[in-house]
Amino acid sequence: RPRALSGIQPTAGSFHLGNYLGAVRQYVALQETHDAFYMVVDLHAITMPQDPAGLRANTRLAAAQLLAAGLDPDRCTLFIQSHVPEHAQLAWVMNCITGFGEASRMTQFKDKSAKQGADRATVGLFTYPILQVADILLYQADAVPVGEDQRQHIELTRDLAERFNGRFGQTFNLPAAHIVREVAKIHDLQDPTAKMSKSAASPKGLVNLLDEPGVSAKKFRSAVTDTDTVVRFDEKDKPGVSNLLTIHSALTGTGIPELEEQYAGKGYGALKTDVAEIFVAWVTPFRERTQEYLGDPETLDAVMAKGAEKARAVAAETLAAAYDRIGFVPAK
Ligand code: AQP
Repeated sequence: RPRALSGIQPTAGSFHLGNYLGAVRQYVALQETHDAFYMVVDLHAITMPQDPAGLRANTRLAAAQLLAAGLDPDRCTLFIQSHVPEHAQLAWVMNCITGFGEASRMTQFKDKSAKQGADRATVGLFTYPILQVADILLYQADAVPVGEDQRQHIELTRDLAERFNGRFGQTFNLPAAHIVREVAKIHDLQDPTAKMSKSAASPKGLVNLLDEPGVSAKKFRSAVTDTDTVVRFDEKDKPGVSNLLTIHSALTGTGIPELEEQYAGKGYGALKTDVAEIFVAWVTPFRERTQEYLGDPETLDAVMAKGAEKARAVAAETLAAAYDRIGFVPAK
């Protein structure tokens, strides 16, 4: 089976709809076809300031949401990144073959550090993509399910893998981003040209899966559209309507052309109300399942511990090969 690897940050507590449709849903699909490794990336989380108790709670909450979304520990390997020390170890090696200018070109760092103020951004935030490179290469991943915003980091992963292989001999598999075009970028409901993001300026356009469903329904009903009235998919001229159609289609499985027909002559109000209802119907059992997993922290921790053991077996082998190629004396 080909390998898949991906990770999600525990920083915000609740996943948002963009995380789910762009990434987590693909994790669930790929566990059927791939030898899949998924992790809660707590090492990545600390590139931004975290409250220790909050980080611990949110890490378990992220694991519970992954299980609630449909990840099955019997069909994939689910773990917490910091439980596998090889991630930090290989990241150091990869840091040492990355150019400073190359790392400086990562747009996510530029965006995030600009928001924080350049002097406050940490070196960890700067090297975040290189830790991600290590995450992927350790598992010799073929497919990396992510949203569009991660494409550049996967390109960097391929570049660094090729560089290492070229200098030291074949060690790493070259991965490819697994990006599902239709849902690769879910947009903010209030600012439909922007990505839905946990760090949006206003929470009004952000749909958190664990919020009270009524709160999210209201956000859908007051989603920004345009002054026209025709329900038509047109990302350039009708980004708000197109985003609602994308979400509708993703949650119901109905094709966009069919939806356009269905809403002919109906106007935007009907579309917004329907998407709100469809979302609430989907998210209600998701929230319940999340609470069930959270209610049994011992089982949750045991699942993560078993996952870490499986992950370490693979990661340790890759790290040992990389250390050997680089010229480190083996530890006896
Ligand atoms: N709006 C989105 N549409 C599609 N996919 C998305 N992803 C994030 N936002 C969207 C994908 O979700 C996965 C997990 O991402 P993360 O844990 O790195 O979270 P993030 O990218 O930091 O999430 P945010 O909300 O976008 O955070 P900020 O505001 O900090 O940048 C990834 O595969 C990502 O592509």
